[in-house]
Amino acid sequence: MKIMLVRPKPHKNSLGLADLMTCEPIEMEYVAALCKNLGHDVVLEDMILEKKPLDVLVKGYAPDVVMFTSYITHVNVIKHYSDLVKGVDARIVTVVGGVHSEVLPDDFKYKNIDYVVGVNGMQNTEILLNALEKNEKPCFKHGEIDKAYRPPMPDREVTRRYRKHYDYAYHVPCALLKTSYGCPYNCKFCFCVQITQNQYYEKELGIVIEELKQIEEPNVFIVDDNFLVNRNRIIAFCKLLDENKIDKKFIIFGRADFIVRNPDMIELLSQHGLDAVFVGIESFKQSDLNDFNKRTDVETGEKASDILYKYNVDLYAGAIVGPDWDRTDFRNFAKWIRKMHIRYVNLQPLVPLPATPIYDVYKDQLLLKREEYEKWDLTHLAILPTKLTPSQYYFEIIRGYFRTTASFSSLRYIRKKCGVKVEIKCFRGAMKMLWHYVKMMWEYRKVGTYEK
Ligand code: B12
Ligand code: SF4
Repeated sequence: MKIMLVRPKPHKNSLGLADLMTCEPIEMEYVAALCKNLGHDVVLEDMILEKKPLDVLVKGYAPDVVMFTSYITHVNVIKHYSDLVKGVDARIVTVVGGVHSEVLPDDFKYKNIDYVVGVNGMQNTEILLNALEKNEKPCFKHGEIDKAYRPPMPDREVTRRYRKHYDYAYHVPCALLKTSYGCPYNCKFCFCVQITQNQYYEKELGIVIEELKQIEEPNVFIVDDNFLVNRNRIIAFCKLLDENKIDKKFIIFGRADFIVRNPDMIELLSQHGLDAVFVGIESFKQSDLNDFNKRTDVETGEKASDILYKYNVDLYAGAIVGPDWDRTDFRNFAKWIRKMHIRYVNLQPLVPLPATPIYDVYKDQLLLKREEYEKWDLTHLAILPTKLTPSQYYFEIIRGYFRTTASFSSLRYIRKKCGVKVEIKCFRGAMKMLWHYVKMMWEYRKVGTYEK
């Protein structure tokens, strides 16, 4: 069969981050490998980079099956895409997979979507394609995640024509790699652990190294929800990098408490190319960390920043701005970030993503409708702030960025580390983000605070 894989372009009302970073669609490279191994012809259309509309591409390739990958912000985009596909030829089978559909498959119930593969998406795709060939009804493997499943190596050839565009913020060019699934913690706002049904499991390091050997890019963004879990695994990983003479720069996600408990692991990783760690420091208020069930404290975040600074590893901070923050909180937060030498912070309002434990806590005070999927982009306010109006709140977020990530000292640092070209790219991306925030300020100009 002829299969077209589609990575959606973010909706015009979402902040898709594409101006700042366009990561390789590694999820679709896995699906491509699976389909090719089953003997099908595959093309991948990355709609973030494609200039032609999807229906034109579908007419050109005439696929039997079109498959989409999904984040929450893509739900309406994918429904629209499925209309376009069926408009070209109603016999084409449309399929949705990907993280959002794995957790909330019903969001994709729609007249022009034929199948949602859901949990165990890779195995179910195999079941589906075999059934379609035999004209039978597929019998999907839903319920519990099959942790024993070994996915094929991602097929990086399918993205060959786009690869030069793939990067991650300051890391240009950049490839993606996944070495483990989930996280042993269970923060209340975290969607990632819903994807793995609150389980953590690892890929064999031998396979990880084989994958790394196929990567040509000098920078590798390891997209594990939490790479810093297991000391022995980190030691073995570094040993294998040496043995295989792999010399790359790595960006990872990790927790502050692991860094503080294991500074020697940061030293070791920094000797093996660790460039930056994305740490969810979330807040400078202990009460926020407790409410999120973060199971760590503010001081630990500060100590982690010292350790990363000592070993010349950048700390990218993820922060969650609480609905009760006022102007003083925003100012104190920025001071706290600067004190820790943090050059990059992602300021995200608290967004109770559907299916997370905090969704139920806030479901009666939501500012966003559930079906306004494109606005669940972790920048739109989903909950009404209690001390500032939404417009004032957005203004404080913008100001927060200028006090931290977009400050002169941060920009100077980026220029020194990555060069003027990267600085200009990031500056342009930041300006587009600024415009997105200004639009949101305007959109919510008439909305008051929760208490009012
Ligand atoms: C890296 C990353 C990004 C990268 C892009 C990565 C990429 N691959 O394109 C960047 C930084 C650009 C990004 C941006 C955003 N992201 Co993001 N991102 C991630 C992260 C950390 C890893 C994703 C990844 O690449 N995983 C590796 C692949 C191999 O795993 P996978 O996606 O699970 O795919 C497997 C299966 O799901 C399945 N599968 C996937 N797709 C399909 C399709 C078919 C047809 C089939 C059969 C199977 C299948 O097969 C794959 C192989 O096993 C996840 C966290 C997570 N745990 O998923 C968040 C995550 C996916 N992002 C999220 C969000 C919200 C966003 C943004 C909307 C907002 C934001 N500010 O972050 C934007 C939107 C970008 C856009 N283009 O529209 C949320 C999604 C929540 C949801 N309910 O949908 C997550 C879960 C994080 C979170 N905060 O909860 N993101
Ligand atoms: S530590 Fe990070 S990945 Fe793990 S549950 Fe908390 S937010 Fe999610």
